[in-house]
Amino acid sequence: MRFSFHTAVIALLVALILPVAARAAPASEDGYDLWLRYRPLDKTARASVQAQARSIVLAGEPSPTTRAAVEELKRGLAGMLGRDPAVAARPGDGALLLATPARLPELAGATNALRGELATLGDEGYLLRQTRIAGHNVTLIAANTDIGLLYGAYAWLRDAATGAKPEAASAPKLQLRMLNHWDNLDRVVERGYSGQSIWDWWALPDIKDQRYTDYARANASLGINGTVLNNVNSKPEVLTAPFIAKAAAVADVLRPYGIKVYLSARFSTPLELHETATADPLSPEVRAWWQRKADEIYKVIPDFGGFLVKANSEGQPGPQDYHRTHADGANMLAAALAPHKGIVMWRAFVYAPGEHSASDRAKQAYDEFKPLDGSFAANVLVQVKNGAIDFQPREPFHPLFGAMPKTPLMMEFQITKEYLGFSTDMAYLGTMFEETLRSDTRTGRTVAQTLTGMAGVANIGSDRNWSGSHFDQANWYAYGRLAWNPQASARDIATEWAALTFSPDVRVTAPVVDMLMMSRETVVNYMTPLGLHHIMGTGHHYGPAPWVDNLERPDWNPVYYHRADSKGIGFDRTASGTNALEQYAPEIARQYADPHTTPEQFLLWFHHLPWDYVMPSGRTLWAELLARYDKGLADAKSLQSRWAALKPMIDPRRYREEEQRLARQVYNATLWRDACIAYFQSVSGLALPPGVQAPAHPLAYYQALRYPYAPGNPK
Ligand code: BDP
Repeated sequence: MRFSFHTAVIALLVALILPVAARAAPASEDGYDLWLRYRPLDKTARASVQAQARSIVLAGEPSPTTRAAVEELKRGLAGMLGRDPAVAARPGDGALLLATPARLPELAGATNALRGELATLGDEGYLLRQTRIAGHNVTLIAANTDIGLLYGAYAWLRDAATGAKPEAASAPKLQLRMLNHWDNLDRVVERGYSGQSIWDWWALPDIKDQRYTDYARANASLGINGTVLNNVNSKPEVLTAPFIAKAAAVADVLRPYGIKVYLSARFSTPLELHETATADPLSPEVRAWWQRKADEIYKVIPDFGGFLVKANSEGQPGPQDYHRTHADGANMLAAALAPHKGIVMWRAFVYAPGEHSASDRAKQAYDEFKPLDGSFAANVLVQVKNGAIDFQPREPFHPLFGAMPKTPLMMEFQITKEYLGFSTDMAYLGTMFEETLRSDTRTGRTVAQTLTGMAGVANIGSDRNWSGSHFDQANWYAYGRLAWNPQASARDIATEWAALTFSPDVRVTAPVVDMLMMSRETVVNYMTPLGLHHIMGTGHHYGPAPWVDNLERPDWNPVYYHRADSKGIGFDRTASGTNALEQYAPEIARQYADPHTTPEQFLLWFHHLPWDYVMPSGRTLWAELLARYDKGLADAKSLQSRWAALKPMIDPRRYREEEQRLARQVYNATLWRDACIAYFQSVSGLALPPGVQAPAHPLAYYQALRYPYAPGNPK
């Protein structure tokens, strides 16, 4: 071929365009690696990381936990630097040194400052420092225990991957940082939207999936230190010998990563297994059974964490079946576990037919638990959902926070998005968790300050990307980071996650963080604006169904929650209504008694107001409601276009997977907006103000929609 000017131009263009194209199209990823991707660093970051980790040095003898730490550092460095790192026996200049005072006497004799700091970090904290030890300049990962070293190793890797300086001293603010799996023994996950349960009970204990180890790595990287393997709607079989052996096999995999195994216990287990004649917690026979059962479990799982219990709620058995209290039930189990140092997490999510269901379901937990403050055994924690109803897109904080000063409390968040569009709609929950944790209980503490532990209902399944959607990985991540430090900022966490998950390039992180930060409010607006709640479809909780009014129990019906009629809308929880407000501290009760001083976001949670009530915007309540639905839809479309703009910067597979979900979210937002407007208009009888688009279909169309086989629905 003759070399012409033409070919030269083409060759030049190819030479110029190819590198751009190569940079513009990162290799496809399936999301399995989560935030532990360890992709090659750019030149500057690479030089800095190389200088910090010429070799990896573990002081002293390896343990299963330090082995995991060293393995993770090796894996991370190999990925980020593109070559296998050296592992050395002694520190030299530029070593990445892992040491506890027990492992390295020099550390005990180190500067006062270092020693002093270590002393404040407890059993799980760590510190990262560039310092001089034993005559060498090293990057030090120091802790008081091996598990602290593992957490420190993950923190160092996080800094390396995001370009942060390795300077930190960190200890968890909460003792218990738990995941709750609502996983059934047949691998169906209640409210799960990311495939089957990762726990393959049938194959266990002989076959231990690699996923269990990767699950442990991901959780340890966040500092999660406990996991409840099975659904709160539990089965007696889980406490039989074969299943205890299966749980023990999982515990063996998780142990080096500092994660204890817990089980959900069904209160009537001994009775249902036909081993006792009753499940009455005060019966000696029953107490002896649970004691024997605890002994049996600890024989095979010596560090078993304890039980999580859902009792006398939604048809589950409990102590009230025998006219005993929640404290009687919890304390009986606590007595069986105490000799082994196990704990009971007793859920305050109680809602049963009867007086409360008829008047105000929101009041039941407080009414039943507040009088029991001070009567629980020392190893019982009461686990309280973030709000008094049920994991809604927005709820005011639960009035039990701040109201039980003598009882250790755990926060229960739902990471899986049962009421926020499953794993198809994008909703970053970091902002929601932060909003609740930072709420001031006006008892001298924020919600975060009332907590001893935190539990998150997991969104993890056997989908290749673990969470169904890549964006939902951010919710697992944010939950874990907030469980470690409930005062952390949702925005900082989002930034860190975006950098680790996609790229530390600010052209990626900035727009991704903007999307994350606006996403939950978007969902609130197109589903339940201004304090509306629980107007989702029966059972599946996915689509809109504000019209449902025919279910057997009053508090199963959306009309119970919004109370819309020709005059107005909203649930009156002030003194003129159910007075649920009096469950809050007097300052809050006073402030929220008046709609004008109630935060707009909770307006219809606490007040029933006329449609022409004038909002701070100057619009009527009716017009404001419509405006919120419109904003929700507009913002869903904005999420879609923001993602489209990121296309050149995101790998094709993950780009496409989220692109499809964001398109579905626009469809879902349109459906919610149109169905709710059609319905509320049918009850208010009001015209749509100019500029507000009429719903695409008549109300009957939306009422006829069905969602057969919706995932995660137990019925
Ligand atoms: C509800 C869920 C239901 C759970 C229940 C609970 O719809 O599947 O069993 O919470 O927390 O929101 O016990």
